Amino acid sequence: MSRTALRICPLCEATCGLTLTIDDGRVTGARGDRDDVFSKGFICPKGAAFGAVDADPDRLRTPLVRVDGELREATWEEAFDAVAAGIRPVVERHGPHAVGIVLGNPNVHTMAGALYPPLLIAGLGTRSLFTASTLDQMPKHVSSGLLFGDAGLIPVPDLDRTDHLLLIGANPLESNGSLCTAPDFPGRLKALKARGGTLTVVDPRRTRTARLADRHLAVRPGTDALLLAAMAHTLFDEDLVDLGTCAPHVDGLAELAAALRDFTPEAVSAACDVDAATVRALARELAAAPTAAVYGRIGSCTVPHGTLASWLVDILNVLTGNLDRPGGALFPQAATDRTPRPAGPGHGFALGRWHSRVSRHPEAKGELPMSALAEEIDTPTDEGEPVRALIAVAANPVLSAPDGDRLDKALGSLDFMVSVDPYLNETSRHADVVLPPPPPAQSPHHDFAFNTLAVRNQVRYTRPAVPLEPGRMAETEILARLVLAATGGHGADPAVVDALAVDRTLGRAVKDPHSPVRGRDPKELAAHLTGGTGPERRLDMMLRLGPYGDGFGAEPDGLTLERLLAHPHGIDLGPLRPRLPQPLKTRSGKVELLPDPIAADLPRLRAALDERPGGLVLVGRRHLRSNNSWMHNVPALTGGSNRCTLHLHPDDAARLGVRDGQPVRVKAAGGEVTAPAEVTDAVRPGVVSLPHGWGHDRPGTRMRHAAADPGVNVNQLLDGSLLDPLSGNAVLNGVPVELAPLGAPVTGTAGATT
Ligand SMILES: Nc1nc2c(c(=O)[nH]1)N[C@H]1C(S)=C(S)[C@@H](COP(=O)(O)OP(=O)(O)OC[C@H]3O[C@@H](n4cnc5c(=O)[nH]c(N)nc54)[C@H](O)[C@@H]3O)O[C@H]1N2
Ligand SMILES: Nc1nc2c(c(=O)[nH]1)N[C@H]1C(S)=C(S)[C@@H](COP(=O)(O)OP(=O)(O)OC[C@H]3O[C@@H](n4cnc5c(=O)[nH]c(N)nc54)[C@H](O)[C@@H]3O)O[C@H]1N2
Ligand code: SF4
Ligand SMILES: [Mo]
Repeated sequence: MSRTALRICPLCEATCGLTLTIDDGRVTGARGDRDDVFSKGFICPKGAAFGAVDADPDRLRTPLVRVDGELREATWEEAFDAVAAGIRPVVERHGPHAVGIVLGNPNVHTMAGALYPPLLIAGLGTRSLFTASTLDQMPKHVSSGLLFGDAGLIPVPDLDRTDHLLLIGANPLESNGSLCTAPDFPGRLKALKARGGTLTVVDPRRTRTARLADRHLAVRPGTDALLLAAMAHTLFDEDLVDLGTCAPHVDGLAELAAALRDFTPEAVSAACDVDAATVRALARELAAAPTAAVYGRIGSCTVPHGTLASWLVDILNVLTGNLDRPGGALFPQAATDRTPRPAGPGHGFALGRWHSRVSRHPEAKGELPMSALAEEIDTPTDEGEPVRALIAVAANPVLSAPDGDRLDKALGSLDFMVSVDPYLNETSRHADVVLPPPPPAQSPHHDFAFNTLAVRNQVRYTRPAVPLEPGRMAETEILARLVLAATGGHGADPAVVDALAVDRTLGRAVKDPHSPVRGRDPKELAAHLTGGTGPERRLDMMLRLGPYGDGFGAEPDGLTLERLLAHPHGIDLGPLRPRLPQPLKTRSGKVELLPDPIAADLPRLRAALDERPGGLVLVGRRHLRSNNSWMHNVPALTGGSNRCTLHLHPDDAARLGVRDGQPVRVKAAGGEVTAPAEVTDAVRPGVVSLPHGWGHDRPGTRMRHAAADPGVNVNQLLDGSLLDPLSGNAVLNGVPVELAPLGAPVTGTAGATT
């Protein structure tokens, strides 16, 4: 029998509503849900392949436990027994920091990943926390923490109303957007142009997004912070600063102007390879637009000055009066945000409260750099314990993080490792226990993370589209049991984990003078919660305590889970609205324009004014039909232009004697890989590009389709030593490389002949 079911797509940050066709419990089709309040029917090729992603025959069906060196199918009970037996002795003998936690990207795409890892981290008390954030957006968290006092408070470009969008190092036509949740990002860009707005794209590659732009600037990789600093300089220099409604809420304007004095358009021009007149024009256009938004993504974060570039993105929004105004960059207000408190000074944001053991990297947001994971395992020091046991949830750092070969060896040396992962892949093959979550059609979905980054306030929830297959365990239950097994509660009812979370949250809420439930009895409140499962009751609690909530009766028309379930296509909560100063949590209660750690990092940027990299540099790229390291196993999404090739400019190809299709050796500090050349003028001269997430040729994995066309691991070129010092974010773009056609000597010096 055929039926349909709704499912929010978890495959990228756009969070489109899908209508799935289900035949005999299997997803046989997916189309965009035209009634979805946010995505209105949009779907991309990945969403359309939801059924194939869901039904991939290589997905693990049962837990695996290592016996006599080999991973064997096991029962859930055996698997959790093995987890408890593997982790507890390490904690007891070596302390909690000897247990590392690695959280990968898909955690922000599951309810389980939002609700349980915080309990795991707190329950274990480990400081050895590594996540995909330090391969991605940590610079943005740090700049938001410093500017606004809250690392989670990230302004989002008001795509649907802005008159001018300046995109830095982002390619939403392939990625569908990031730190800016917008179903049909491409359509929204076209609508911007159709209403007379302008789009400027800064990217060393002429991407599909760049081809839509009114102006495309092929900047030299890694130099955006200089470019943006010179734009800010120009705004001061030409008296174009107009803070607008932000004026009463900012602090440090004069100090900021002084700090940027050296960054003139002329001074940055050679390093950025952008002429001074263009820098000035960019600044003037931004100031002259009725409304404008500056937005930076991967290309602005995964570079040596990632935090400074991220900070400057918002500095430009502030200086042009565009922060917190419609058409500019605003702070979303999600339905599960905490009850807003009145404006006033907060605790501020601290960096470096502790340091990594080996290279003494400062923590940021409670995390250590993913680039340091291998050394934290394989390098003993006089002080502190190496990581001896690892809990990896939805993470594939062997392919995603620098120097996969070293990490591969390090993982193999651990006393114990558990992976929560649907696949036996480059990372999970090292685990002693693999706990496979069910395919996405069998999981409920709510976007805790992405609703705080969405271009429109809205709330949606979808229950599992098909029931759990026999033998499957919900990922929420897997993680609840993992929390128990790792923290000494092995064998207890996993429902106690949710009950504990509810007790804690309600216990705090009733003591909060600004909460709608202040003074009430937490037990009485808990008894009001609805929902069929622990995670649903937690969602109900968060909705009811949140900014649109019913406050457990205080606002009878407010949101509850029941009300949300009555709106299967979601509830629209309106366009983004100005919120300042309420969400600020800096010590001053203002937007602190020149925080000390930023000021202290500016000399490093000043030194970059004189850098003139002569050789080739590497940047990444994404493909619409791919997603990081785990979607190369779906035949419907592979092939065609979705290949692991080395893009290089015809001039560089000619100079190096490389022909299209020829294998090329690429060499850098961390190692060497060989990939076929794809000669294209879509990259600027001096820049080559390889996508990440490839290299599926390691033994002991079970991803048969991916292994047939494995590609190479670009991150093998990195040795993990290049970081943005403030955030600990890996430098993945603008990395110096040398290359040569196979069989020829390797060289990377521009202008050299071979
Ligand atoms: N050179 C280079 N490297 C990069 C990047 C780059 O641009 N260039 N990008 C970086 C970025 S932005 C990121 S976010 C990281 C991503 O890095 P990772 O998070 O390590 O990688 P992913 O491939 O997203 O997926 C991680 C794992 O999640 C598993 N998984 C998929 N779905 C689920 C699920 O529902 N539940 C569970 N438990 N597991 C699931 C997959 O099988 C996979 O093993 O890579 C980074 N690495
Ligand atoms: N199809 C698909 N969608 C995805 C993903 C995927 O793997 N595939 N991954 C998801 C994830 S985890 C994330 S974080 C997002 C990322 O979302 P985006 O940031 O939009 O994705 P990218 O395609 O990596 O775009 C980064 C761009 O920066 C450019 N760039 C590189 N170096 C520099 C530089 O120094 N300066 C400037 N100005 N530009 C530079 C690159 O050429 C590239 O075009 O995408 C998400 N969506
Ligand atoms: S754009 Fe993203 S969320 Fe929408 S269908 Fe495609 S993969 Fe799914
Ligand atoms: Mo990411």
